[in-house]
Amino acid sequence: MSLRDALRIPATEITDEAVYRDRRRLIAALAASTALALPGCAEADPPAPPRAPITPQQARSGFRTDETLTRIEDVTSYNNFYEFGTGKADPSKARKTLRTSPWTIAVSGECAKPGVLDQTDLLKGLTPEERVYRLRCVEGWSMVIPWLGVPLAAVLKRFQPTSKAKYVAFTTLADPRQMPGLVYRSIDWPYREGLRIDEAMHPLTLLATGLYGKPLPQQNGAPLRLVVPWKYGFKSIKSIVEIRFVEKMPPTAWNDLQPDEYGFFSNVNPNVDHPRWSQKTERRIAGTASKLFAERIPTRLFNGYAEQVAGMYKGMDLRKWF
Ligand SMILES: Nc1nc2c(c(=O)[nH]1)N[C@H]1C(S)=C(S)[C@@H](COP(=O)(O)O)O[C@H]1N2
Ligand SMILES: [Mo]
Repeated sequence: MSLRDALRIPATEITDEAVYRDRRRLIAALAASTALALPGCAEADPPAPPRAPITPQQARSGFRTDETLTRIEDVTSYNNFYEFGTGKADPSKARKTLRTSPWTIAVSGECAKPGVLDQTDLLKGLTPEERVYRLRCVEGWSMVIPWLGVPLAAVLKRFQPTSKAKYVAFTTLADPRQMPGLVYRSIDWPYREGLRIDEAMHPLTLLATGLYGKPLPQQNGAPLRLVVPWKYGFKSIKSIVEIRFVEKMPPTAWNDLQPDEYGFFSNVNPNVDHPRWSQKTERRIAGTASKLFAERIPTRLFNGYAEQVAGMYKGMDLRKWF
């Protein structure tokens, strides 16, 4: 498109909601539509850092995808973290009150070596690796995020779970002085999640410590959060303070709230609709500066990780165990 054409675009067309909300987007959109670089303009997107090509092994394991990354601006400003409020912009606006260091995690239950550890001791000797995962929220949007983290299995094994450890339960911090959203009873705090032990030990399950090569921002669940890429986003619990090995399926926050809408497993499944909306498609937060949402794309069984995880659910009726 020529500059002259670009200037003829009516304002109503370029100031759609996403652009209107974010001045950076408007400027970047104009730059893109006029194919003009904005030299020295601090508002333009910085060039993407070069990324190592994906090895066949990484692709086979599901550890990385070459899909377009969601921009860091969107990953860190469009969030669900109800402890900071229910609006998507609330967590990034209110994040500063969350103190992420020092941070201790209490590990207990069916294991030989329970303990209360500082985050640095919990991760000692483990080097965070990059994983580029799709994240599919149950609400029908998705992102592609380059996480940093360690396999959850590597951390859990240190506590030597016993044969009675059939499930792992996780709890988020619930401190009203640090989390302004706790005054609203949107959820029966603290936020709790759980995994079956084989899911917790699966190589795709990540204990994330960062994203885009940097420490995790508070709004994304600093200092430590789960990332379980084949399950709806709410299973990926943020700002974890407690891990328990348990024998029975543990209660979880969203399941407690609406058991017919949010199952314990919550594997991404386009064939099982949410009672109030279809799960067949999703809107990818796509990595373009001009528009927050791209066109709808089909949602994939297990969020595209069926090859890696379907075996864990063999013989299970995924409609019953949604
Ligand atoms: N403690 C806690 N963890 C949480 C949530 C939350 O509200 N509180 N929201 C969940 C939901 S619904 C999603 S989609 C993801 C969003 O993660 P992101 O903001 O890093 O993209 O976090 C999940 N983990
Ligand atoms: Mo979500």
